[in-house]
Amino acid sequence: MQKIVILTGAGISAESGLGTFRDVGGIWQRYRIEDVATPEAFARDADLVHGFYNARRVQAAEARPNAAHRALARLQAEHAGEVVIVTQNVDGLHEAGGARDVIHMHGELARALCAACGGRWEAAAQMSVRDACPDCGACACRPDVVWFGEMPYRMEEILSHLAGADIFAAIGTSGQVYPAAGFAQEAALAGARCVEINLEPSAVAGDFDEVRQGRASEVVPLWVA
Ligand code: BJW
Repeated sequence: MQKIVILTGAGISAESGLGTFRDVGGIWQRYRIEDVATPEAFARDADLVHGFYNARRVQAAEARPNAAHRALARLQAEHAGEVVIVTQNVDGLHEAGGARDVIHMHGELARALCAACGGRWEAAAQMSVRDACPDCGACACRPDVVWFGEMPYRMEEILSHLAGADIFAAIGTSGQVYPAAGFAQEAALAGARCVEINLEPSAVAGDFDEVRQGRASEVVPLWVA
């Protein structure tokens, strides 16, 4: 039994019509990280941050999974218990493509988090600072996503999967955001063969045994075949 750990980033959803962060015309060219993706930004101007995520929630709801999402779901179904999908994406397209038990290390647009009590629930399509938490009643609701300076979700579990990996693949991620950018090194230490699939070599391409360049929708189905 071979254990395959797959990390995905914004590039896998690009062909579903969702913008990446750091490509030309990407999200971080239109918004400043300090304005919308830090806890300090939310404390300063929650309306602005909710507006940013409300718009992205609408886009994500309209997007459809592409051939790369579907190929990974197929791989997972064909190798029951051997394939772990960890995504940095908050769009829900892996599940829409049929994947199961996806680890959402940067949270999910479809979920809300109460900054007062830590309660989590399904987000309304349009969130607002005036929304009350169903658990404690406080109006401290935020998107359940991981901002800069916050601890990504389920790190212990991810590190344990990486420690047992035979194959590690990173798909559509620029390798510029830690801790995810360090996963190839973790997996390599455990003896895994590391494969990168990306439009261009990422910032950490040197950590991989093999780099396959191209569109995720074309390269991923070939890689899993
Ligand atoms: C295609 C394609 C196609 C396009 N086919 N490919 C130094 C100073 C200060 C801070 C730090 C520091 N070093 C490290 C840090 C910490 C910081 C960090 O990494 N900063 C860097 C910028 C330097 N990290 C954090 O703060 C994280 N927390 C943390 O570290 O906690 C402490 C800790 C300690 C010990 C252990 C563990 C933790 C939290 C990071 C949170 C990131 N949050 C965001 C927003 C999430 C919500 C939202 O979506 O709005 O996550 S930022 C954004 O970047 C988002 C993404 O998930 C993340 C990664 O981006 P991704 O997916 O790689 O997208 P792109 O756009 O960068 O790349 C897309 C790639 O696809 C490109 O390469 C294209 O070529 C390719 N592509 N089309 C194939 N069709």
